[in-house]
Amino acid sequence: MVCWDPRIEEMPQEELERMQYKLLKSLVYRLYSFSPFYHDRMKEQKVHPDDIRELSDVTKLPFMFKRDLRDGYPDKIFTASQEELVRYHVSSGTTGKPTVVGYTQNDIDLWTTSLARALTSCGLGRGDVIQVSYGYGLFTGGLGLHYGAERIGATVLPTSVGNTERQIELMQDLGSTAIACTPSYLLHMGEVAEKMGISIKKETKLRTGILGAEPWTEGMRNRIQDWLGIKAYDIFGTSELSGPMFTECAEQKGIHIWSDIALTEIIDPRTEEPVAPGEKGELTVTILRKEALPMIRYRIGDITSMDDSPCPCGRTHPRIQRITGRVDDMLIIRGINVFPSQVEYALMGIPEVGQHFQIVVERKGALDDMLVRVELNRESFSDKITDIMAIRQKIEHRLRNSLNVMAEVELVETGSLPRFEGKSKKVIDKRSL
Ligand code: DLL
Repeated sequence: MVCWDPRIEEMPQEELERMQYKLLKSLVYRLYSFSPFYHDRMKEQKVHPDDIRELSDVTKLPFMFKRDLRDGYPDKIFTASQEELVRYHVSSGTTGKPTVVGYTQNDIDLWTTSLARALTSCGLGRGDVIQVSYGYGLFTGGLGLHYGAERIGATVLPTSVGNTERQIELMQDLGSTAIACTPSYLLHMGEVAEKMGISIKKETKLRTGILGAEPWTEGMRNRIQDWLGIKAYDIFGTSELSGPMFTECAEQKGIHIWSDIALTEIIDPRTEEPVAPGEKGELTVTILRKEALPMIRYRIGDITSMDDSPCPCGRTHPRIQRITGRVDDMLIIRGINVFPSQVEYALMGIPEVGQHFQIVVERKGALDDMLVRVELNRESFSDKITDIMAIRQKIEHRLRNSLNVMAEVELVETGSLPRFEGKSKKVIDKRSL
């Protein structure tokens, strides 16, 4: 196993937990003493730093939500002055005010270290050419990956998003061995390359994908890997925690969360109690070392489960399983909970189905109707109406079985659904328009 920092990455769990406790304790003291926002929060919760006597006492601390950042717009809850900041990132979100994240130099270094470990664990290093096709700018994807890739001594090709044909030419000419972008953008790139008569699998050096910023399924991973001839790794992060920070290792069995940086809890969003390892719940993270915008028990809203079994790679840091959706992504269709990732999971198991789909939900009378628009593979398209009807029925049947709700399926022409350069939008919920 090649590690960026074996001393930390292979540290026995008990030692890691001791380190987490020390970091938590000093974070809580610092915030209680110097930050009016955290001080008031802890007082409201009737908790004092002296009450944090062991790691599990983290549960005594108050939660934080995205609305705390919105209410504190732009920098009311920062714990560093503007002079100490070296960067801002801003996330627009779909509702309400944007959220602003400020970084001190140490915050940037911590973020970069986290990614250096992560990219090394995906097998990247000196000699690799990493094409960063996440957006550069206010979004954290581009600059985050850029700094991480430079730190491990790789060569960065900072293409950002868009201008896809040129990206593919550069990929060939400069020999990109890895690409970092959303899974949706990589799918789009693969299609554009084919239209240009280029096979990414056979005519480029691309071997690794660092894909994330949106939910994607195991079925989608398999398709991307087979089609493009790469190993595709899941990368996770949110702007509030810094940006992209954590990836899978070569085992591709969950995302390692560096314990010396983040303390992870998975809770039941309704009872707010911790769930057992392996059980799904809401990801809640305390960042143990951030200076400008510390986050304590931040309710990210993503649904996942914890895997604390030893990873064959030898890293001792726990893993979270693939994010299956967000607490607020859940569609309730005729009283049944449906996550877009369940639809993707069902569709990816059907060989005739292509890579792209869209879910449209609307209310007809008193009832919710779900329509799933599906692109077929080019080879599966047939002039015979009976063949098409049979495929449609097969898809409807599969969706009904796995979602427990009826969905109407509309087969649409290959290439007709929208393609995305950043995060994709797979759901149109007309009930909320
Ligand atoms: O998306 C940071 C990022 C950039 C992550 C590049 C990975 C790669 P935000 O725009 O703040 O930050 O969005 C964070 O995106 O709470 C999840 O809902 C979703 N998300 C991010 N990565 C994944 C993933 C960036 N691997 C929100 N799987 C998070 C599923 C993901 N969802």
